[in-house]
Amino acid sequence: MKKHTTTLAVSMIALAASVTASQADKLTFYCSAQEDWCQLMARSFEEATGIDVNMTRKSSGETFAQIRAEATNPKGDVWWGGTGDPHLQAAEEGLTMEYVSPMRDELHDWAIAQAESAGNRTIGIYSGALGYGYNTELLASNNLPEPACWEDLLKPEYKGHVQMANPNSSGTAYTTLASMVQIFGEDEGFEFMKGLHANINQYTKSGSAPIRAAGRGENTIGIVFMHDAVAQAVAGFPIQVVAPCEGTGYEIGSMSIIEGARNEEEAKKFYDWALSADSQNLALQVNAFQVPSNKGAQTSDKAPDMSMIKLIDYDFVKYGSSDERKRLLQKWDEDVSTLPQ
Ligand code: S7P
Repeated sequence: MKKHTTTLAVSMIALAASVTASQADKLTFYCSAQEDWCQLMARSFEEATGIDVNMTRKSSGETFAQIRAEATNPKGDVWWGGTGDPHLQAAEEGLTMEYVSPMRDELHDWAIAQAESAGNRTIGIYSGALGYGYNTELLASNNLPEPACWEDLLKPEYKGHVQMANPNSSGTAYTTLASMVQIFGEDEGFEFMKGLHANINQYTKSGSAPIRAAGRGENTIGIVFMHDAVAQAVAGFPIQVVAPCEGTGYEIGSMSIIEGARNEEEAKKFYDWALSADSQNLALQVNAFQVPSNKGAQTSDKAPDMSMIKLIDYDFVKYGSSDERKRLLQKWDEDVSTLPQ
């Protein structure tokens, strides 16, 4: 009897240890970059560390909304990728935790500035400029002129030919809205969005969907990050990439650890690993043409050359603040999205 009791106790301890080990060796990873890059990051981190990764890919605004909805019972550990504005909003709302990585010295100043403006609750992992791309064959077959500026997209002949994402779900589209407000001023920026609305054939959920549709010949012009348009051209589709003549906004794609993460140590391991040059170089395997934040990582020679693009001085602090992001989205919902087309 005593022997059985001892055996049972030993088995229970072993079971508890294995449960603890398996609980400790996993990571719930929310990803807002392109799907194939998210998959590659998840599998590569598993291979490098033996930690099991459960990855979910959603657009930036959607992931932000999910993290906020789960705030009292967090399910995610780390949020990697997606535009910086919702990461900054999450930081301000205390949804993400402070962490200063030992890898920080390897990063460009713009990536560190993103962290400093958010009390170290987020950090820059890549950057990329906003623009648009068009399907050259569809443009020609519809006898449409080649657009070169933002204002060109308001021309009546483009009616039904322009696609962008919904700024509530998509970081790309929120960057578009915030960029127009910064380029033209708030009143003119909203007039621009209203004029654009008249030409929009569909607001998609995902930011890069409009240019993927253009690549497939299902849409003519897609407002996206220029690197997403380059990816379609490199894949062999007839896509011309445009850096709009008035100048344009850009993103600092970001990463944050979720406040109350169940697997905080694993989240920190992922965070440090994801800032290394080697893991940032994985982007090259999946035609992700953003500019990496690690100074030692490689930027593809096909990536849009940021130094040749007329970039505005995008105010990340203002447009990533909770009040401003909510205000602009509400104004877009009420004043733009409800207009007839
Ligand atoms: O496709 C890559 C990319 O453009 O997607 C991210 C984007 O925010 C996620 O998609 P949504 O626009 O749907 O939120 C960018 O950070 C990234 O460069």
